[in-house]
Amino acid sequence: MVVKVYGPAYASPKRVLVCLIEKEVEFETVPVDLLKGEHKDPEFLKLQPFGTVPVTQDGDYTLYESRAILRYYAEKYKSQGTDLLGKTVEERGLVENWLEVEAQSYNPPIYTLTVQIMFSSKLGFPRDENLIKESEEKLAKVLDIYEERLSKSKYLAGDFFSLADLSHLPFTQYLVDQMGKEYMIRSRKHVSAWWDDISSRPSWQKVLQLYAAPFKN
Ligand SMILES: N[C@@H](CCC(=O)N[C@@H](CS)C(=O)NCC(=O)O)C(=O)O
Repeated sequence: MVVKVYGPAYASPKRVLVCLIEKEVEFETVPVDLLKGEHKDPEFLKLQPFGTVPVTQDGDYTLYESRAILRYYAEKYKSQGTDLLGKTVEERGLVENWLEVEAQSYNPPIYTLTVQIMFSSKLGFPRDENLIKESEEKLAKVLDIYEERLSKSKYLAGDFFSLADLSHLPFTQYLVDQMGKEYMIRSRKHVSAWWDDISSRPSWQKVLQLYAAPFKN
């Protein structure tokens, strides 16, 4: 059964795409145009009642919430492709630890920056410069903690690439490219080396090549 992934142009679905490529799972994509409001169409809301992408469908099995989808496919296909969960319970604990850091501490400020800097004009509201400044400061503090962590291990959960690293790829790519804030990464030696490593993975390069961002800023 080929897995269907809804919304491939956007960042959160790209988490799922890169995971499926790493796991060597076959998939197809279904476009959803957020700028046209297709995520609020009644048919789409039957799949994802909160009206966000991604959604996956595997036969008649439907999931949403990108990190839940990552965990599901990484577990279901544990023995094929890249192991993204760690080999021991302790490694798995650290993967979960840093996946939660991404969700709870890294994503909120970087998501606000994305909406404010990249999407505000497209969605028809003015940029809030105070919110941008505040979000950048919050993100900088999180990156300082990452710098310390990555001075001790090559990747966030240890010396192995995992879901915890992978989950950072789409929004950090926006930060570096479309948002023009690469300095936030480059001013931190270990974060910078980590970013070069994870963003040059063939799986991520393939996602970037196949599924362009919804527009160029
Ligand atoms: N917690 C959700 C958030 C997904 C999310 O924020 N998706 C964005 C695109 S990257 C979206 O659909 N935004 C439309 C909206 O919030 O109305 C997940 O991780 O799947």
